[in-house]
Amino acid sequence: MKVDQKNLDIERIKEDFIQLNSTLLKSGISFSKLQKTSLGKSPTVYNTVTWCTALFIIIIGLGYQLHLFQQIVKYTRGVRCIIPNNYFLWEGTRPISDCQYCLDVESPIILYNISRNDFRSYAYSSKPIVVKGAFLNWPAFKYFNFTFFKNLYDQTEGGYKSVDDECQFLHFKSDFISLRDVLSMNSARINNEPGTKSWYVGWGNCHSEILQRMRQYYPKPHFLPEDCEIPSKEYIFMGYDDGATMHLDFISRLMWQAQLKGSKKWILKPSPECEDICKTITFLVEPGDAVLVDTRVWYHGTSILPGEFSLSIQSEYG
Ligand SMILES: O=C(O)CCC(=O)C(=O)O
Ligand SMILES: [Fe+2]
Repeated sequence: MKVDQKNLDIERIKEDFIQLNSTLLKSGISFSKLQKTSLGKSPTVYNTVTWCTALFIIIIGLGYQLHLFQQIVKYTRGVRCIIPNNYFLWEGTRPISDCQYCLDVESPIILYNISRNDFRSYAYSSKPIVVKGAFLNWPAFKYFNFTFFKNLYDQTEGGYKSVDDECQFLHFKSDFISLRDVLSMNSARINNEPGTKSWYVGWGNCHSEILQRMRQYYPKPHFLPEDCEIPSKEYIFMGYDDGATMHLDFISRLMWQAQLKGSKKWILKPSPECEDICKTITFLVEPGDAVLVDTRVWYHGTSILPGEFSLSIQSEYG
């Protein structure tokens, strides 16, 4: 019934239009003039404009869909995601916590000289832990620095590309867009000299050759359970001052981090549903320390003590 009514209206408009045309033709207007007036432009121009508009809409539409698709792939691949820009997405999709992880936590658990056996009861806890001086004897403690990573990436085919394509680059507040940018900055900026822009970045290593060469400088942390799994991807964080912006990690396991250079301040904030019963805590980790935080439930941000260069490596375990 509705369709019939619609058809009727269209027929009526057509008839009115034909009527108007013949009245105008009768009054002496030429056909080509009439055509131009009714279309606003000549038919060829009109068709070209229509096609260009259609093409433009198709291209924009495809581009947008491709972007959406890339975002979906990124999230569903389970890539470690730092969330400052996607706070609402993460807040809307993460499970609500029962706040056990932060209840009565006022500072991290501090451990000294802990053996694997003694660490067993802490190994899968969501309470923050610092193991003091755990990595002081790692060769990485001595040899890892900016130049080590620059040489490693410059010399490994596909190293930079692997970070761009799969491993993840985190620029935080700095103006770099890729690891290649970071590792090719001038020496004044590398050293954070006055007059240069301060920087702090992080990136994942999932290139097998790079990972293998890095791992020649450190073993699996001695206190972690023998049977715990460490994925084939490790992160490096380095730079000065502001550190990592407050975020949650979209990962499936716990994490350990080795602070190899500089002293880093961590700020841990409970998730919103626990804010009334748990506290925000801050603590300092020093060179050689291990830090273990459940970064899936604790909002976390870092800053580096003024004038110090911080370098840490980090991995998931579980
Ligand atoms: O070390 C940092 O500055 C940030 C580390 C981080 O976000 C993490 O371990 O998840
Ligand atoms: Fe994180």
